[in-house]
Amino acid sequence: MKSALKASAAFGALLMATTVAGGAYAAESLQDVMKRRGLNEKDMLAAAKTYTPTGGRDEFLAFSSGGQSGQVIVYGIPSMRILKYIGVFTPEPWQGYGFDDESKAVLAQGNVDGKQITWGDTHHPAASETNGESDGKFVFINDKNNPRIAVIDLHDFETKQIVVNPIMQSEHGGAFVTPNTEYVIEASQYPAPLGGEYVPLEQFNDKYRGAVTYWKFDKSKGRIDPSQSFSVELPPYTQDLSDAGKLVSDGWSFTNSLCSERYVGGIEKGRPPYEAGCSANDHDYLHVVNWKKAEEVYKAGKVTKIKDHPVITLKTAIEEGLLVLVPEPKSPHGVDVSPDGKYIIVGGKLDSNAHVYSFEKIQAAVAAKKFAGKDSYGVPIIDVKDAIHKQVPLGLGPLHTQYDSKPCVAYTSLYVDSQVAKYDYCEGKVLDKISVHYNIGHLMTMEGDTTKPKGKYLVAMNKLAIDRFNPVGPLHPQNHQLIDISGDKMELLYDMPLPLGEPHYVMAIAADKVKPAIRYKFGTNSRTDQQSAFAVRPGGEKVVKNGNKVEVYGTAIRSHFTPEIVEVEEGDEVTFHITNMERAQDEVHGFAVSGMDVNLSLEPGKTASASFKADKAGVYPFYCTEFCSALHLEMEGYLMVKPKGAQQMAGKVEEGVKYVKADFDKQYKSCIDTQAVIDQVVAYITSTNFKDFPSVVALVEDATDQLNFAKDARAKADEAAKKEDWQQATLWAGQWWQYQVKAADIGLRAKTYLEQNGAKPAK
Ligand code: K7E
Ligand code: CUA
Repeated sequence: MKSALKASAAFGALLMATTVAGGAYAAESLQDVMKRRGLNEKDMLAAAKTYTPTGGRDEFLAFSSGGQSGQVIVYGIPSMRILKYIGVFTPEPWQGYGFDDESKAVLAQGNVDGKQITWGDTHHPAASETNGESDGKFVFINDKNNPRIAVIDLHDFETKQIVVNPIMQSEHGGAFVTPNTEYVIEASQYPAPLGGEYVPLEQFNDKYRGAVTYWKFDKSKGRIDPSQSFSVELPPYTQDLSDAGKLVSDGWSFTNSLCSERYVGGIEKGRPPYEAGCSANDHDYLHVVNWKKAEEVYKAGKVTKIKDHPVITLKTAIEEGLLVLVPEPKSPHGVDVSPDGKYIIVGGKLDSNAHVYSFEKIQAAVAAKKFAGKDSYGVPIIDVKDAIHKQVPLGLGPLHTQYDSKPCVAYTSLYVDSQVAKYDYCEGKVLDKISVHYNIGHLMTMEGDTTKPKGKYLVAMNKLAIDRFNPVGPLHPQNHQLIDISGDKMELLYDMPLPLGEPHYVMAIAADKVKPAIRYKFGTNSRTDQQSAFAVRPGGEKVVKNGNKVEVYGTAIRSHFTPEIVEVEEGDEVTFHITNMERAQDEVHGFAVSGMDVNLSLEPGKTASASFKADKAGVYPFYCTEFCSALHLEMEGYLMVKPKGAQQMAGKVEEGVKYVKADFDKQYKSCIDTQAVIDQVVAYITSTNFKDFPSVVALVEDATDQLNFAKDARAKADEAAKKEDWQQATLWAGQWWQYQVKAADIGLRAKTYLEQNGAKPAK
């Protein structure tokens, strides 16, 4: 057993290495490096503001829409390091999302009229709020193309639920939350008959409609409750974005629109295209909805059911006075309520002003029923004079607005000018402008859409990157630019290429509010957050055959699956349910079977299932897809798919190596030697105040598990040795040693941590 000796020596070296500290400084000076790389002092300052040394954490977590990738991208600010892609509307194999049974069930909730949809066009992530502030618990995101909303739980950063809007054919004004996450708002985009039936375009004005849906969110369950959700019917004005009122305007929501001309294109018939017909008028309409009143009307049952979904009709909405319109600049985009809830800022893509509306004025007009007229559906229109606070001339193509921690300071993106404008929206004064690269869509400040923006940083989400990065073919990455907004002048700090989809909105939460778990409770189905019915503990593994259904209840732990050899028959429907027994941080196992299109991501404590049909006889290796330990490559097994009617495997397995007593003795001795090393490490750890370090306590728990497994394996080795079965005895002694190595590895990690973090002698 040469390998055992080799490893034993490596072990000693590892132990020694932990006591060698420090290293040489680079020979180059800072000046040398600046010269060599052509950096000036401003660059160095920007670098110092974003550079995050190893082990350092970010102050904010950004959640970016993944655009057409149907995912959410998580990155840190100010380092702009990407931390995770969360599979939402699209399968994501690394996380097993769409490849295990549990997540397939989540994706299936997003089927539209029974049709599986494997992508989404995500635009607007929203963070759950308590009293108007981000609470770091949930993220919601919309799918513009197939009107859907998804719920991500920040306990584990997994998608838990997808709801399909029952009455819309497309949407854009989602996801926006009310200040206590009572509702997640979703507004339609392209008008269509509500409920999805066919109606010729000739009847557009009469039969096509927009709508805004208020999805009830149940905070304690962490799920949207469709049975408590309702919609308000709107005119066919191509509703766009939304925002919820806050503080003084709590209880109201705002949805802008474009193409209130209700133009129906037809370029193929020689008619001018949509873009001409939809930008003819000088203004469109901001929809102002009293959602608290709408909620009362819904609860009073004054609704019409469309596809079983309660809808407050336009007629009822007008009668109840819960909907009014306010003219807004030509082809507007973006509607953002100020942190104090007093102002609503709308950008007009074809108007160079930001329109700052006063909620107080709007409310006064509503109370006095002071209307300039009605639209052709009878919805009252407030005169723009009676609603506007200021028009601020910003530049070309104003789109989205975010707020600073400083009072009255806002930032609006200028798409055409490729700039960010900073201005005082109370006084209507431009304060600063900065160029970005290029053609900015959304922008985002830290918690800038809540009642308590944190200031500090702004991210410009640029649609075009053009020449900013190394070319990677005609499809360029997006360019997210980090801007320092702590001073009077905005300063560009960093360009981050985003190589996934076309992100639209991004929102950021203070990192200390987000407290994800490091492991699941034993046997958790992470998609339901419930104990999985398929979880088993070590020793309880089994294979259950029922007709042509074969269910494998297995476990995974460094570095083996139980069971390892699974025999089924051609045509069987096979499911592997695997529970990861690990408790240690970051000890994830994967599970993939050759040719079966399944991959599991088994985080510590998780149970996940892979189902497939074994439709062709053959030998199918399965293995762990995460490099989980030194013997990761040995974390393997075989699915034997026998031809129909084939005999059971006959006789004993012929092994490649035959072991004799000398092999056993050698292996046994190396186990005893290793135990001495482990005892030293344990003695060191227990001599310190290790209990004051939670991450060390977790490591110690894990090492203790491994040592218990080691004890079991040793007992098996001893038993086989008693029977002089040197084959079994040597192999079990080898397994004993494997567990020891894992325990020692963890122990050394704990020891290093204690040494580097100032552990003191135990009292
Ligand atoms: Cu402006 Cu969908 Cu918010 Cu894109 S939207 S930019
Ligand atoms: Cu488990 Cu690799």
